[in-house]
Amino acid sequence: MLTRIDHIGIACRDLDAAVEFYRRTYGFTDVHIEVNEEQGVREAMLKINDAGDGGATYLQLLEPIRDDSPIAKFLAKNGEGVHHIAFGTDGDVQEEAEGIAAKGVRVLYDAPRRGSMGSRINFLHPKDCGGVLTELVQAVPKTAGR
Ligand code: MC0
Repeated sequence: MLTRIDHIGIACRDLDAAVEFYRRTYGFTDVHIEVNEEQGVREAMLKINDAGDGGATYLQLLEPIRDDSPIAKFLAKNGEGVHHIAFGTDGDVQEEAEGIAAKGVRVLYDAPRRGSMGSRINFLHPKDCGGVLTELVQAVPKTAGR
């Protein structure tokens, strides 16, 4: 079951400047930064609140590390701004994706890939979701560090 907003993904050109903006403007100071080579991004997860299912809700700031990455392509076309939304599931993300695919929505990966902080992720095609790139996230249980 989808139980929360896991994160909102925001494309930016300068990750450090974006992190500083959210710290200075809103006081979001719980920040985790990592590089995801496969996705072609350096990203920051800014925790907003914990959620009742053991997960949490974040803002995700995404800076491209390659010109051919989805974020670089998005920035070239749209400039900085909201790139995707992500729902958190309390169960297996692949089962969730298959249930959604059965409703006629294209799932982008045959099998889950690695997301922030060791999560398992998949994406739904924006053209099947009202123009919104949508991600599904199975978080690592909190006791394991997320
Ligand atoms: C592209 N489109 C979007 C969009 N990206 N619409 C809404 N939101 C977006 N973010 C639209 C384009 O405007 C275009 O529409 C059409 O989709 C095809 O886009 P394209 O630019 O030609 O690009 P494609 O087809 O090569 O790729 C689009 C696709 C790709 C969504 C399949 O970006 C993708 O595989 N995304 C999933 C992975 C990802 O985004 N990774 C970065 C975040 P028109 O009407 O012009 O034809 S990594 C992440 O988020 C992590 C690590 C995590 O959460 O843990």
